[in-house]
Amino acid sequence: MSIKELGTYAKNTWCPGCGNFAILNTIKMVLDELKAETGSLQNVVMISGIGCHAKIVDYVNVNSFYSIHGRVVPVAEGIKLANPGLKVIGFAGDGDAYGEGLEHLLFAAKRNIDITMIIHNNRVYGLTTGQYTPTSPLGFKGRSTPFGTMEKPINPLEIMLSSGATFIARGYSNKMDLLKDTMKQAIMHKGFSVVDVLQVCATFYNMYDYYNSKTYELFNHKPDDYASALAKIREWDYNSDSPIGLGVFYKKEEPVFDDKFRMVSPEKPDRQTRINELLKESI
Ligand SMILES: Cc1ncc(C[n+]2csc(CCOP(=O)(O)OP(=O)(O)O)c2C)c(N)n1
Ligand code: SF4
Repeated sequence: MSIKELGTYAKNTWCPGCGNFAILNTIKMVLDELKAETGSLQNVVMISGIGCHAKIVDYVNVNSFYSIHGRVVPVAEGIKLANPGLKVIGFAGDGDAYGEGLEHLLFAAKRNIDITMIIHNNRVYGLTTGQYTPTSPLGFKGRSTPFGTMEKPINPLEIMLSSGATFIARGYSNKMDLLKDTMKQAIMHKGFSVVDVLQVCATFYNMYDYYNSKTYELFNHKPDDYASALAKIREWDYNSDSPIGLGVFYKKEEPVFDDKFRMVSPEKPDRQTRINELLKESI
């Protein structure tokens, strides 16, 4: 399979200039490398939510599941627990992950379940045409806040760190080489990994110029040190005018939930025997 063969027949409906294109092309490059290294993409599953970002699963020719708004994480967790041999990669918008689905994200991080979440963080609801999200800056003017939001944004990376995520990173849709390296590291990490991708919505919140001038690749940073990670994560709070670090902020090896879950789960009863027993009981 080549990168071309990873495409599908589905017509792409994203706006010209949308950062989702970079994320799509990046995941294809990562999958292409995984195919070359492992020989198959049979064990890869992509899951998405609802929103512009979610169409990504329509455009990549691997096993996929289109879930509902805010529910990418529980679907991904269910798939991983049902078949631990799978590489499970969830794609969610910032409204999806940090609004509707935040609680699921916290618990997945707390459990250290071995899934990857790629968050397309355009800091706006794209599909529903420009409402503010949990990471829109204070004063953001959109469809639902014509006079500007009166709330400060959350820092999702800080929330992920305090919830127990063992791999926390940030990418930017206009820095694809770094994004590819970061996404691949996240996917290869054993444990809960999250990559917040600053994904520019060209139509409702065009931040290319700003991010181009503010983003930099982390250097001399110790991702295995919690205090250093927290300090770096706090450098930009999604509201201030500070430099915006890109790359891996935190990385730690810890036992994963799926292994622990299997250790305490009783042996699966033979399905047919159980069906026969139930039939006998009900006749
Ligand atoms: C529970 C629920 N609430 C609201 C909606 C309506 N809705 C569909 S897409 C969307 C916004 C998606 O925004 P985001 O997750 O940031 O993704 P983007 O479109 O920006 O990629 C909303 C509010 C929905 N489908 N389900
Ligand atoms: S509305 Fe924004 S996020 Fe949605 S496709 Fe257009 S540019 Fe991309």
